[in-house]
Amino acid sequence: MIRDEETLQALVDTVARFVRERLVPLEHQVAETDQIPPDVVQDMREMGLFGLTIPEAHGGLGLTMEEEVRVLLELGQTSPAFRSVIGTTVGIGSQGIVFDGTPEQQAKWLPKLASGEMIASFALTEPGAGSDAASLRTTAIKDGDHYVVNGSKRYITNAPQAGLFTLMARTDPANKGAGGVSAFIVDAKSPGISLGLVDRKMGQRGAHTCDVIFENVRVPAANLIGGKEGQGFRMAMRVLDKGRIHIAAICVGVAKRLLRDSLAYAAERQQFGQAIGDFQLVQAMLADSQTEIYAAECMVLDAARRRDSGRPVSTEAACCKLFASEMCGRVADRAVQIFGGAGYMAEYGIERFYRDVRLFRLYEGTSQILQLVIGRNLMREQRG
Ligand code: COS
Repeated sequence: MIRDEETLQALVDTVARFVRERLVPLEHQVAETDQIPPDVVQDMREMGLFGLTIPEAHGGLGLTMEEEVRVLLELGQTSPAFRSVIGTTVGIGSQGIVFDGTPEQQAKWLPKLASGEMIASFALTEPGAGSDAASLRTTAIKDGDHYVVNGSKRYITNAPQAGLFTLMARTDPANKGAGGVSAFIVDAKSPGISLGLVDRKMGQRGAHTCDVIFENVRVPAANLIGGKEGQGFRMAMRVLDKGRIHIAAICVGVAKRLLRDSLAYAAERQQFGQAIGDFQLVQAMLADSQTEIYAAECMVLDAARRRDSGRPVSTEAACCKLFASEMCGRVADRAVQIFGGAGYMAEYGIERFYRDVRLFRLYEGTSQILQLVIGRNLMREQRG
């Protein structure tokens, strides 16, 4: 759903210009230094990017899913590390509070997130609980008007910068399944929280992940999201449904960028006395990439509209992320192929994208988990 096309288009154009003029020239530097320059983060704050999905009443732009997707299709057209600066605050780190937070929780935390004063991270994954998220072992045991949290979270994006964690922990140790899990807002400065070393990753340098260790961390009971125990896993799944559409839109954006770079190179690079793009075997690769990008873009926009209309999107979100992330991997692979030897060399940046996009098939649900979600939903519908 688009509320006002003109206002949205102005935002989309601003983001597109920011990507082209400000971010693309910094891609190499960010990969070399593993840091996003602080003035870029400040520009993002001023553009309101941290508040894209936070309701207007709490200082954000309150974009609908379709509007968010339109922005992400532009923001995706550069190194994914730039998206990551705002990604967890706009996405999985904040949306549990937006969906289920009490009015007091929303009023206390959302304005700080919307302004970019505070970064939110989503703490679900653990050393022993990745795809099988419901088996998480971190505990939050009630003690008067607090919960005492113990456990470890793994590969938590933006944890080194986070001001708050949306934490999933087991409040009912006797219930080993999803129903024993609750969600909390945890102030990252709480005593007892420590961070592991920043992980060394295959790609996406500039985006940081690390372990987060909770040792007898006292979290006020007022920070139990929604004020009700046992709702945390279902909330996390709803957050991930939305997050999967978000990631799929980013995949389409990155793939568009890679196709654009491939086309420019194919038009310019001469072999056998002509531009390589005039060879049909190269055109076949370009055509396959264009076809798949178009399909993924249509899927993402459709799923976003479906979500905006209030219909369930668990299946569609999984389909979008499965197809768009796998598509993005194929487009990146073809880009390396079209660039040939240059595609393998660091200075052209194509090999960097090839490594960066590998993560899309893993986080917020591996391709195999998404297949499982789609298959199970289909069978459930079939059986009624
Ligand atoms: N929306 C709302 N509720 C949902 C839901 C969704 N999309 N998906 C599951 N639930 C609910 C179920 O309805 C069930 O509720 P009831 O107990 O009331 O019936 C509960 O959550 C447990 O669901 P389920 O039985 O399907 O859980 P499983 O442990 O079998 O599996 C999967 C769930 C594998 C789908 C889940 O663990 C998953 O998505 N794993 C991947 C996690 C992930 O993406 N990690 C990335 C971390 S963030 S980078």
